[in-house]
Amino acid sequence: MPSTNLTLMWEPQLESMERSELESLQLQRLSETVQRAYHQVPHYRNLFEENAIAPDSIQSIQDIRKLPFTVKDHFRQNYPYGMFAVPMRDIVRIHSSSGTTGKPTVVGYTRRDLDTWSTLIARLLSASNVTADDVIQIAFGYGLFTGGFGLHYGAEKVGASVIPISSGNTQKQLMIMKDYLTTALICTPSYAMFLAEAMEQAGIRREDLRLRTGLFGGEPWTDQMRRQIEERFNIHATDNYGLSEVMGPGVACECLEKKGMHINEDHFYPEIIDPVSGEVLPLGEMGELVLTTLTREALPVIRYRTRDMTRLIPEPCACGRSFLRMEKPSGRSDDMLIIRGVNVFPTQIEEVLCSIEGCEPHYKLVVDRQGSLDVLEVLVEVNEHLFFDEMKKQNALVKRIQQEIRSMVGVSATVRLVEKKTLERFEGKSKRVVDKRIQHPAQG
Ligand code: DLL
Repeated sequence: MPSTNLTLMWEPQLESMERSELESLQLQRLSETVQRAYHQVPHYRNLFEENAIAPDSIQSIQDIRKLPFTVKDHFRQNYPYGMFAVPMRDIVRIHSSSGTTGKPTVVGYTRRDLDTWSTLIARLLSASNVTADDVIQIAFGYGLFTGGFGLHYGAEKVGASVIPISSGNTQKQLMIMKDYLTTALICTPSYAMFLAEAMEQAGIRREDLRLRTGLFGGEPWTDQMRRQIEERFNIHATDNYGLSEVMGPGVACECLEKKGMHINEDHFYPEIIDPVSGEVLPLGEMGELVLTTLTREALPVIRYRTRDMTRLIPEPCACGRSFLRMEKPSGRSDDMLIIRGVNVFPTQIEEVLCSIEGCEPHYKLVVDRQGSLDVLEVLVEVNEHLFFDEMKKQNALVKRIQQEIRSMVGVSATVRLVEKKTLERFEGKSKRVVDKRIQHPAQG
């Protein structure tokens, strides 16, 4: 039996509620959401009518499968405010996500949405045992990105002392971390790695800091990367997940078991689908995560295709939360590289590199096409002594990395060792893939 640790829950009665109770709450909230979307958002009304769906056709939670998906393009087609379900005078905050192509996605929040959001962040912080006794350094960007402001108000809600430093300015981050006695760091995992490296370079020892925990999210990262960050700072590191279209951070978070992220199922209904056929997959199978908001006022979103590949974990968690967990997403289906027919996620390569002594977790993947053949080049930083070491050792390392990538990921790659600190560092989300095939399409 799991030993419920109620002290680490912000809303214990909700976070550990019986599944049957949860399901009836979800059904009630889903029906309300569908009604609101149909009556307030022309996009949904048209979509339902095209598919001959009446808004009162949701009689059981399974009926959600009758509803059409929402995709990012729908936000673009209704840019900027067409997906909102309330008049602008009820919107009190606007965020947006940049994306790499096309118009940004614009998202809005009512006062009640902001209150819900900060409560969900309070749950996330409590799950990592962050309390009013903590000094939290928020190194996510404050601005249109949901990371900074999203985490901020939840951190105030738990009563912690919040340092809204935002992202960037690494030297200042370190000075503040040390002088202001930061105990909890919040940023992307890649920025945490960068900070750890800068700390070592500045001669700051982990014993010089009060840091005891880190809450990282906003991009995919591996357990290997987690261990590196934990070791370098001597902290506990947990993962948290979210996306602007349905809220921002606060959709799902790890507890201290660190075995998957609990989805706040009383506010978001998760499904896993086959990304090609759109069919809902049985619980526990890997596929694309689809989320439906259950309580959003300003922006109800029905069956949003996140493009994130993950699976739901059916087993109960030892922490006592009854909410299902999702595995760390291996990546986005649109970030997945298909190299000579093999599906490759950058995180798989990261896993290999992080497990090899001498490699730094800084890498870049360059995919190109030679004739009709895809080629993958992996650039990886190695620690100094290895770089200046004899050729023989370098060659052996290259060979080992190639072998491991071939056996773990299933593709052959050329590997280039580069000197420490030569690859780009990231203050927000990392960009580790260059796909040159777009400029060099297949011949013949
Ligand atoms: O990244 C919201 C967020 C901010 C989450 C801070 C956590 C912390 P977007 O900019 O809209 O929103 O990007 C959402 O980022 O669909 C995933 O592909 C990816 N992502 C977010 N968190 C994780 C994570 C924010 N923990 C997109 N693991 C999502 C893997 C993540 N991918």
